[in-house]
Amino acid sequence: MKRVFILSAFIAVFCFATTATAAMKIKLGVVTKPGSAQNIVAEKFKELIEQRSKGDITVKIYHSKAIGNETEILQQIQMGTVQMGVITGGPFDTFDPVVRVINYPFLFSGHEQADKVLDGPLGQEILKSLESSGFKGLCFSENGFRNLTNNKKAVKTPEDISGLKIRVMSSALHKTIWQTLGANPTPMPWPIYTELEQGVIDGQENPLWVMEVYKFYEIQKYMTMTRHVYSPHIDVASLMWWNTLRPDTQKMVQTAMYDAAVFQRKDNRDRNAARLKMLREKGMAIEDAPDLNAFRAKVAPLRDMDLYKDARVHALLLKMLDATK
Ligand code: EAX
Repeated sequence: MKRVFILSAFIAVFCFATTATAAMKIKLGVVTKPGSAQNIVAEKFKELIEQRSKGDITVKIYHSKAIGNETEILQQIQMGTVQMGVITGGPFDTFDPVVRVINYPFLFSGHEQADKVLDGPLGQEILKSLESSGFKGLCFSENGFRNLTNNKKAVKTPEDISGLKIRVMSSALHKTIWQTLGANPTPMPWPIYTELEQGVIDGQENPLWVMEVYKFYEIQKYMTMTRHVYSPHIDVASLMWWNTLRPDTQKMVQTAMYDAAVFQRKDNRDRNAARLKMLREKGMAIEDAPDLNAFRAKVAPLRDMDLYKDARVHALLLKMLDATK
């Protein structure tokens, strides 16, 4: 009996020692290229977690579609073959309609309110609810407020959008927003430079950093500061993998990712004024004051559409609209 006890104690100590010091490698996927918003989060997370774990945890970042587009990265995260990702809210739509709550048009008054709500209890509830689709939502970093660009004409009112072929993310919500505004939206995965260049699509919508990093000023003449959707990234882990981690490791990963997100949101915002100036200098015609009231009025019926008919999603939307009034 005593021998068995000593043996099992030995095994327990041995196992603990191995898990405590075993090197852990995290595969992290982003679709965009270095210098992009998602990569800045990923690189900061890598730096922080490698430093704080004293090298026990290492992160390999797969970027520029090395492991597929955002939908494909999410599938691999669900299966646990990729452990983490920094993924734009839009493509989550096909996995869990709950993201339609955070991507609702004209929702947040500004960055301060977005941070308050998304870092607060409601944001946590939305992250928690992603568990039903196999994702451990850790926190939100940002793509940013999205603006419309196109190569056909200056856009100031919703009427100007009529018939424009606009590329949208793989998201029923984004598609419906542009249909409701009178455009002809086509869902397409990232990146889309060639399609814009060849005129397969007339326009697209993204935050300012995208126009800079992907050089859209070369191929898009007009930009309208619509700020129609605040687009967060969901910084996400595979739930299957997450559940195998010890609580102290979970905490370390969670905290490092949150710190990376806070760092990146500030970095992104600090650079927007310079980006706008640069895009003007590069020759883009920028409409600073579109008729946003008219845009808002057009998309107002969205909340009653089928997109939000799921009871869980609808209840969260009502809470969100209340929190951002
Ligand atoms: O960050 O697909 C998109 O429009 C996203 O915003 C893209 O990941 C660029």
